[in-house]
Amino acid sequence: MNETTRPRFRLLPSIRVARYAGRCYVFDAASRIEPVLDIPTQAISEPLYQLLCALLADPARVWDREALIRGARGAAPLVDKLISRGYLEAVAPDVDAPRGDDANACAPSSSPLDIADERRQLDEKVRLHHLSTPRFFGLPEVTEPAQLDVALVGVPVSSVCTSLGTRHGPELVRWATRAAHSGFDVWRDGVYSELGCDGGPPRVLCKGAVIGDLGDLGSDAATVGALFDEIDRFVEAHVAPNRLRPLLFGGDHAITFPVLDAIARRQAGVHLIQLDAHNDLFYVQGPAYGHHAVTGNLLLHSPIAAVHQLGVRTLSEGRVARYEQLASEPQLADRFRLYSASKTRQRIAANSLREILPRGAPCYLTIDLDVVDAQQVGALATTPVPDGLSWTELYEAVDQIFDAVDVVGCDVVEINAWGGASASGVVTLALLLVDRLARQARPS
Ligand SMILES: [Mn+2]
Repeated sequence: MNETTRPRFRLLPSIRVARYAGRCYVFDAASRIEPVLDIPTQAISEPLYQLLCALLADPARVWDREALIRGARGAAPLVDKLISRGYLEAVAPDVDAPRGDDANACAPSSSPLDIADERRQLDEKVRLHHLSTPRFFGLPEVTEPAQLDVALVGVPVSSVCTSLGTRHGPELVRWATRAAHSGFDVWRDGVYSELGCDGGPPRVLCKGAVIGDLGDLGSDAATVGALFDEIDRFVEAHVAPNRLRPLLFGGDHAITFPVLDAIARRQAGVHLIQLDAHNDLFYVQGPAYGHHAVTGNLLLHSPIAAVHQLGVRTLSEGRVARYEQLASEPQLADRFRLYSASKTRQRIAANSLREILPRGAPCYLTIDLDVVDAQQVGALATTPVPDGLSWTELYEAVDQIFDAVDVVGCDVVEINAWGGASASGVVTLALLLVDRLARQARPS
């Protein structure tokens, strides 16, 4: 075979590699721009990682197969693997010019459009790509739970018709976090943020925090009982033995019951800190599995220590019977403490949330997105309510809570994926929660 006909290859420009939590991975750095033409994030062997590192040292270079095999110290199967997966793409014999990262952009061309050639190129490129499931921050499909600081989990379940959009909440957060940040970059470099800056330099969040996407819970559950069982098995298998601090994305608020109940049955004295526009305590008379009854159910049926509600603002409600019932039981009335949105805001501003929280106690934190003011959260929350916290007050509250108590797990619920609202606030919230949970798991 002569020089001009010998097949030659170059690395797809979006290929990147990373070491993460003891393993090597290949992933697609262009997934933000072209999420459909996607290289799934996957674990690779050390030799393949080394070969890709060598190729990435000169990413635009065009290679023939023999030179690649020499570069791989004779390991032809590795080279052929990269070719067969399309990570090394064949180039035309007359191509030599390096190609930048923006090679896929529509460069103006003086030659007439050759539709047949475009179709052939598309066919060649697209058939070698993959359609992958989005994961939080583009994380790998599998990470060893024992190595994780924080486990990210979706619970795409809604309990009532009004919250149906929350069934796609985890998916929305997966796309939004993946579009905003790569988990590998976050782990290696962190994310700088001016959250809470008070004359000092910005903070670097999440640097060195090993996070993993452990998938969804309850997506196939046909009954509430099956959902409870699945969540209980998850807590038994992952959270309890590894002392994992899970960060769950709902789903509507009803999911907090099985999660916290499973944790509280294994760990004594866990408090609930609830950031919410609604108290979810008194709205329902009698037992019900619904997002408006979650706190009442926990108080009555789960061995939690107490409930601390921040940001509540039921302005006038005629159904007082349930409230009077719960308040008339001294052992129950002692266990719920409500702080209105205005008192919560005052304490956030005065940096005094800690004074009303159980200092140092194990706490589960649940954040209903409607704690954020309706104007700011928009249709991203299932039931937006005016006069709530701003996003930045919410972040400030999260910091003060983590400063005061030991957060053993956390959820963000009522993420309405059907509202069409920006999820950027949730991305920031997720980074802040990951950072704080990881630092509690591994104090420096
Ligand atoms: Mn709620």
